[in-house]
Amino acid sequence: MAKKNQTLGEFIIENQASFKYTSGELSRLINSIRLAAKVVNHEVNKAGLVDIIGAAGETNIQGEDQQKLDVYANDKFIQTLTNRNIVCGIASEEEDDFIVVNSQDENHQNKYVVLIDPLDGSSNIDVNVSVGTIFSIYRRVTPVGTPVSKEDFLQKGSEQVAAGYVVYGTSTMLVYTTGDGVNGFTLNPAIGTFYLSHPNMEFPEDGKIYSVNEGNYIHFPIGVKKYIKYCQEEEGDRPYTSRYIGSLVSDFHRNMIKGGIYMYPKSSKNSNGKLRLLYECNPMAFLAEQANGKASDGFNRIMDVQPTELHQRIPFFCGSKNMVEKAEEFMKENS
Ligand code: P6P
Repeated sequence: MAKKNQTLGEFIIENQASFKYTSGELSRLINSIRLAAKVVNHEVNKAGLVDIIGAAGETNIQGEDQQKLDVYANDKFIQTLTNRNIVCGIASEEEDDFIVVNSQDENHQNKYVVLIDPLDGSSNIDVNVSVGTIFSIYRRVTPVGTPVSKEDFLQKGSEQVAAGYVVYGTSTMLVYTTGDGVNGFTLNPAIGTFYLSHPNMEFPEDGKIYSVNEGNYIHFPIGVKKYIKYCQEEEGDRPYTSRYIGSLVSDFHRNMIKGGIYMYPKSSKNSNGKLRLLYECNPMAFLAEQANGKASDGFNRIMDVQPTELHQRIPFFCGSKNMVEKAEEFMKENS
């Protein structure tokens, strides 16, 4: 049971028994994410002060300019996960292919794989807008004792054992689930401790906020256009308010607290949308469902989609259950 002001360390120990794989490895894994989050937070919070912002001069597999903090966050999470000798493999938005963890796990005895978006929304770094880290954790499906393989990463979202995000905002929070609800921990930077500040987080079933990049409006499917117009109509509890930060973690976090829907639909410019299924949509979908919300591609449950590629994209509708279902109605009527 979550008790306010418990530290993250106390919470992990207290709830370890409720996790069906009580080997303690997952607890050590969450602890390693906690450490990496504190290290990255330290750099994100001083990004304007040191020569660590601005493009790193390279691009990732997505063809996006890698910001130095992207590279830094990626290195820190990979280094921490590897050094703690807990995972057998890691996949990252910033890595073309998955990483087989050999250095510490030379006999491939570790059972978990982690998929991360080390710094989501990184285009906001230089303008001092909040960014986040997203992580997704699975148990490997190939035999222990053999090197991890791609199928260990291409699992349906419904197979996740844990997922969460770090939001580096006005305060830094770690929000995660192991399948028993969603809990939010706020970092006290003075002492480097995360405290349970948001126990049992849940999406309100309804909300008044819709988050979408309306600059793409003319490229959206008809169903999305009609849903946006529905949100803007003067009727009942509408018009809604439009809020779009350009940082999935921040928009999701606000909508979970206040109620709302986040959409990144497909468009004539992006035939599968922009967000990646494995390390953005699946972890956020796991959190959404654990928080009484919903996540779909406009038609089907995100966590039922069978992945085929590490970096595949998928349209994403996520948030308050009734709002997602209303958007799905428009999608279905106009498909
Ligand atoms: P656009 C950040 O790059 C991201 O993946 C999400 O965090 C964010 O919601 C979205 O893309 C912003 O994309 O095309 O609206 O700028």
